[in-house]
Amino acid sequence: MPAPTSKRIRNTQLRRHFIIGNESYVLPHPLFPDPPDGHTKGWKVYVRPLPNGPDMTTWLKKVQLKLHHTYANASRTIEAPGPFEVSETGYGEFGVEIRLYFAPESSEKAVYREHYLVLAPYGTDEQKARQERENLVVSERLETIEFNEPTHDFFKTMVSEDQFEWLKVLEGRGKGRKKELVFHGETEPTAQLPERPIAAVHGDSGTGMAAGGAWSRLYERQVLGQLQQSGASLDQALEHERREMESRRRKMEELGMAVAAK
Ligand code: SLL
Repeated sequence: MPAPTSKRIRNTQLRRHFIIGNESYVLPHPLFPDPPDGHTKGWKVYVRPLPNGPDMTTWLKKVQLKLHHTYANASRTIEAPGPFEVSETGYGEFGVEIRLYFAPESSEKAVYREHYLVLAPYGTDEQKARQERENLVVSERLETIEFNEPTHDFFKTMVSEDQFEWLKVLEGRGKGRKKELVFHGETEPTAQLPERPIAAVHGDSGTGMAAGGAWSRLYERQVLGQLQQSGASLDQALEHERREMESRRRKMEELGMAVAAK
């Protein structure tokens, strides 16, 4: 029998955003020494976390990237902690088949994505000119993964604060002080609800809890306050009904006695 903690949590959904994409360079390029004859481009295809987001390896444990069959060892597997990327050289574009494997406690099957490599400059004339000037073409998209009714064990890891430790650096503060993890950005990321509603783009830590900016501790307190008020007036109404019932019961009793006495 499965452990009770691996039961799924009803009506709950977890969501994570991440990036799938590629970068490409015209050869020769110092990042790709000694390419095979006929190879004109050096490129890298990747699955990456959002810059300020929670640690991807909480949910993503393995990525399999399947390249065009013209490549030796077309199937490349990368285990966590990654980086989940493959660097190669070649001459043509093709669709990379990507399979994402999840943390075992999630009990989720692997999912499939595809990324069509973009090796040539694209966009407006201005954008193309810049890509040529910098010898860098980047093609990325924002991906979303949703976990429906997650298991308790998986949920626990997905709302834990350690997921943001990868954004911190180990520092000793002051003389002889113990080293601790310190965040150097503007707003320290967290899996918790924000104090006040915040803009969706910055607010979505990827847990889905802060997403959209509508939910905050403030709003939570307001909703709780309303619920408490409703609860109190419901109690009052119940008490009133209880008294009414009691007085009706007494009246019936009196009537009964009156009838019996006749
Ligand atoms: C094209 N339909 O012709 C595509 C095929 C093939 C990609 C792209 C070389 C691999 C190797 C390579 O770039 N293959 O020689 O190892 O555009």
